[in-house]
Amino acid sequence: MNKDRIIGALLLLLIAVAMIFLTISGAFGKKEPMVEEIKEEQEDENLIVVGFSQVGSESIWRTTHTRSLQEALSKENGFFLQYSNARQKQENQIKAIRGFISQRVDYIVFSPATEDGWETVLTEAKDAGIPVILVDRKIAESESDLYTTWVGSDMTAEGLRAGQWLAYEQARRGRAEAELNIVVLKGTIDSTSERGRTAGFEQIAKKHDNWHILCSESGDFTTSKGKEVMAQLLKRYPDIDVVVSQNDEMTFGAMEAIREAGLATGIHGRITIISFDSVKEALELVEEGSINCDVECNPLQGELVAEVIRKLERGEKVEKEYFVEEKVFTRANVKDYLDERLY
Ligand code: GYE
Repeated sequence: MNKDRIIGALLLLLIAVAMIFLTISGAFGKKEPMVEEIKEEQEDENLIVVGFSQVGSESIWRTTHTRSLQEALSKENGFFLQYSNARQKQENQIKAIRGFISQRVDYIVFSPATEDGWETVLTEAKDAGIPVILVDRKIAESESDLYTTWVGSDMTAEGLRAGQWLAYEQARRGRAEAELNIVVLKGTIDSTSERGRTAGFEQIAKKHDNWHILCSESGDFTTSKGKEVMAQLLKRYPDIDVVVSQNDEMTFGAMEAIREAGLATGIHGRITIISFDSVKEALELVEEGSINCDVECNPLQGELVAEVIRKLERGEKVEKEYFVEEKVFTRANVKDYLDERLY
């Protein structure tokens, strides 16, 4: 072995040792706090302990919603937040809530995947004396005594706004009487956002005999499913005029399928697109003209949740519902809002 080779081998050995060291120290650095540490923090600082069960991370709307709650319910603001992501599964949410009950958290905050099936676990929370605050989605009306309050959007109003915009737009184009073939991409079936948006839009559609809802199918609030469902619908119905897509992610997928079928949307083609959520990426497409209308759903609910908890802490009475504010975006107004949109 010559001298160069030995030096090379030594160098390689040195790099390998350094990498092992960095990996080990990195892994220790990232370690989750242990139960004991958590307890100490709570006791020391008198923080309000909140267990938050989020439905998943299926959309930009959802990840923004999570961040909004994490920021508002921070240690600096006097909270200790236990966050759990249910990855779209109700059984995971039930497990998380049971965990929060056994830890005796001060409050349970959660966004229910669908509206039904919460009676047992929420009765357990009630019996343990832990107030439950719903965010974004709701549970069945008949079980409203199982939660203290709800913070979110009026989903039926959002559906109504979508229908009202379409009626207005048809009239503006002088096409109020024209036959209109509509398909609806629904979100997660039986979630409050799906039920409300569907009901609101149908209320307006019913008033127009010339509007035909050809098909309503779920794309589960995801881009991949939205694309898959849209591709099938395009094969089944060659003459679609309007796509009502219940969130921006499904809209992105649907638009891909439409493009791949050689068709154009918005002001560039025959298919009118109505979307929901209004994340920045979608608003850019509104400005560019390929989405006609985006009905806003406001995910910034953290501050309101923190405020409600503070009220409860002071023993004040709270409302049963708190609504966030929302708009409708079209090419006519979107420019004024694009810069300030952070998500
Ligand atoms: O529109 C969608 C999501 O429930 C309002 O859930 C929420 C919906 C939102 O993931 O993007």
